[in-house]
Amino acid sequence: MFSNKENFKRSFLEKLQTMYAISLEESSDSERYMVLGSLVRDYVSKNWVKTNKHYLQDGVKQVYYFSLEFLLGRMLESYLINLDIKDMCKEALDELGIDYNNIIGQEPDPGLGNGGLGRLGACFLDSLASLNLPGHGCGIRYRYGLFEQKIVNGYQVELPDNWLKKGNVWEVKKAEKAVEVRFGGDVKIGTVNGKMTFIHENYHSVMAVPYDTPIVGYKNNTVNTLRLWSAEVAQKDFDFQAFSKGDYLKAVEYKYSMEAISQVLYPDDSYVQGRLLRLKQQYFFVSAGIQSIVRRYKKKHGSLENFADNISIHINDTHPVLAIPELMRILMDEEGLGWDDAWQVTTNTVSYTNHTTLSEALEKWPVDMFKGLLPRIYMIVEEINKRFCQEMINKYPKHSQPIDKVAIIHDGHIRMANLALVGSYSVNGVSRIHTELLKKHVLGVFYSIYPYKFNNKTNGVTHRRFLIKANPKLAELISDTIGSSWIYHPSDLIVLRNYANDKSFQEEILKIKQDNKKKLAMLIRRQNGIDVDISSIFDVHVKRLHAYKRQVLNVMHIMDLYNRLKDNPNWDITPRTFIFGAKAAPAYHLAKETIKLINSVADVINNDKTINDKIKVVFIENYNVSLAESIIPAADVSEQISTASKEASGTGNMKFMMNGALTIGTLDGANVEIKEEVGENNIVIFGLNALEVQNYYYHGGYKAMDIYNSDERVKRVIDQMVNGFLLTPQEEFKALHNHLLYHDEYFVLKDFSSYVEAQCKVDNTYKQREKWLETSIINIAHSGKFSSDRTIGEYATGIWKVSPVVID
Ligand code: 26V
Repeated sequence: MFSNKENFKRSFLEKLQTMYAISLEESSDSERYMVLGSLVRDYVSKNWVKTNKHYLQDGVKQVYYFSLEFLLGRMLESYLINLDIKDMCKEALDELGIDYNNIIGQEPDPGLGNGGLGRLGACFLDSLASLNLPGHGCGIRYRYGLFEQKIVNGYQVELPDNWLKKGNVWEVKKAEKAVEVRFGGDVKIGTVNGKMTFIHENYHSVMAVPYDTPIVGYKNNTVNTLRLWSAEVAQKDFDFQAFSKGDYLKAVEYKYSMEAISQVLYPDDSYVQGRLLRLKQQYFFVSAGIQSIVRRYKKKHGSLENFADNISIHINDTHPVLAIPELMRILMDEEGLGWDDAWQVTTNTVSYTNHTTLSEALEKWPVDMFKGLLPRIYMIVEEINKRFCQEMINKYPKHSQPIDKVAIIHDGHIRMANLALVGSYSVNGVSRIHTELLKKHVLGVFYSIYPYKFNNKTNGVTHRRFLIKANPKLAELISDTIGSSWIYHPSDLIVLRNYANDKSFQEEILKIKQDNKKKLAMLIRRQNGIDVDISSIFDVHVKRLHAYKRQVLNVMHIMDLYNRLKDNPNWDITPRTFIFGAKAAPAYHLAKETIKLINSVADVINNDKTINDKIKVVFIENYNVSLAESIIPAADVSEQISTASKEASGTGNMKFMMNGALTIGTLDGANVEIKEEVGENNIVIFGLNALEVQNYYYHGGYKAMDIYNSDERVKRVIDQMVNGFLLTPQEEFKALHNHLLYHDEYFVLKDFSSYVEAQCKVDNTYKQREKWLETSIINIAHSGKFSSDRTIGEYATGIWKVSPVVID
């Protein structure tokens, strides 16, 4: 069907007829999207079957990447690119009189993740498939993804993201592969032939039904699987449990309460609230995933022998850490292994990535809640804890090892990171500085116990989505200039360094950037009704809203710029457009206040004719993967200004550099390594470093008020938040104002002057056009290191020990 245009056109029209019984003229764009989607899915299915067959061969080790979040973004165009049929489809659709971009735009953007952690999972799936590696995703099929954000009168309003409304062409429901997951009840301990048995009774059960999505590798025939689980209670089950006894309402209630498990993604990404439903979600998908892996393994091997040699289970943060006690449970209670053998298998199978050092984001669950929901799992966790603590006492009898720090159960809570460390064979951080901080501080005691478990895997992003798909003109220019080997070997981008000073290449780069800016300007015109000047610097700050990411620092700089422009209307700054995009967790008040602040500042500045449009401020609502793909290629400046030591890695920083933006940032996360790659002249670094920040935390000595009192500009800006300047009620920003003055835990005021200076440097560099373009090209040339292909290559050899399987 995709062999040539004519075949494709014929298949398209036929499918339209079989699916909707209508003619081309009568069909809507949405129907046309569904038709193209199902053609692509049919086309992929052949290689999907073939890939699975190959993977059943002996000696093929499989990796399962467990994650509560996969922030995929739209899939259609990615499939077309990876299958190498995009141009053909585009032309054929054109000949049918169908606008390709309209069709692509019909796809809902599946927002099954919060931010970096979920997007990393999606990039990893793309790299696994593209590197021919047998690696699959395991997660939850949320009925509602991350909320849709509307900005109403400057405030964030959350609406449900009903992404499945029109159905999902990519998924295949595998009803016959459903498994049962059990909650609550009690455990009866007995003995059979001298062996202890654990019988789970009086539990509530829910069926986990898998929906599989194909993950297509780049032009290589590999089709891996993303398996997302949905919680379903079959009619017969709920009839049986209560309805038959006459309590109809209770039966329906039961069905709804169990199905709630896969209804919605939790929208916080940095604050743990210890909600029961979240714990249910975690156990639900982990139990389903492990049961299905074990079942498949037994089907192929007959027994569970050599399990750890053939299976790797990777846990994305601690969210899936119950994989450890769940695998223990299955091995012991269902497969009859003894504790030591089960522990050996488990700890050789599971590996763990830590994604945060923020203490408020380290998961812990109250023992009572945990025990009630997962009685058998709790017994296993208790036993793991008991044995581990005893081992520590035996191993370090003289040193009073701070058991309090490493114990899994402590102070009435179960600490998930501790469980992950004890029960896995590898723990990695996501950038060099992050890993060092884990070793020195956050997990320092564990590092002294298990130094061999610790390793670093600096994050990466898929260049296929964030360069080839998002910026096709740039990708084409690169291939025309240095050949296309970089597509398979992103480190080959380094050859572009030879063109950094090439005038005609620079002009081409500039032209592409201007085109991308023009497109973004049109989007801003459409969505915000604001006209922006494409010759101004597009200065972009897009990511989740969080105090540590310091959107407020950016806003304070904008307010200061405005003040200075008002004082001196002839000030010769390069015009700038400040672009923001960020969702705030619905209960995170300071973050929501920051959104209102950005919009209030925008109102004042954008409506002030006296500054001659020298600065504009735009907040683009509902930032998501699709918007990222439009915004990032149009950026001149990439804002990566977190408080040093707080951002584990960041991945937006990588996407921007890959598209030729100049980073203004702190020495935090992967910025450190970006600086190392491009050199200090091609990135603008400012602010406290991680050590200085740590020192203030340990020894004190910083008072924001001192800066407020000594820096006129700071005082003016801070006062403007509460003195009516922003045309809002004076209490509007009171909490933010107080936070900055009295609890400036993220050193916003401390870093202010250094940031302003850095921004001045950005302005000066932009004025030197050739130097700017050179820097831009150098950033692209060095972005190869930050392809997730490099990262996944390192996971494959360093952690999982899996090798490529070529599908012919
Ligand atoms: C935590 C929680 C806790 C409460 C409920 C919901 C929820 C959801 C997600 C998280 C994870 C927080 C950790 C996280 O997102 N880390 C980010 O991981 C990126 C990929 O490694 C990294 O680039 C970012 O720097 C890091 O903040």
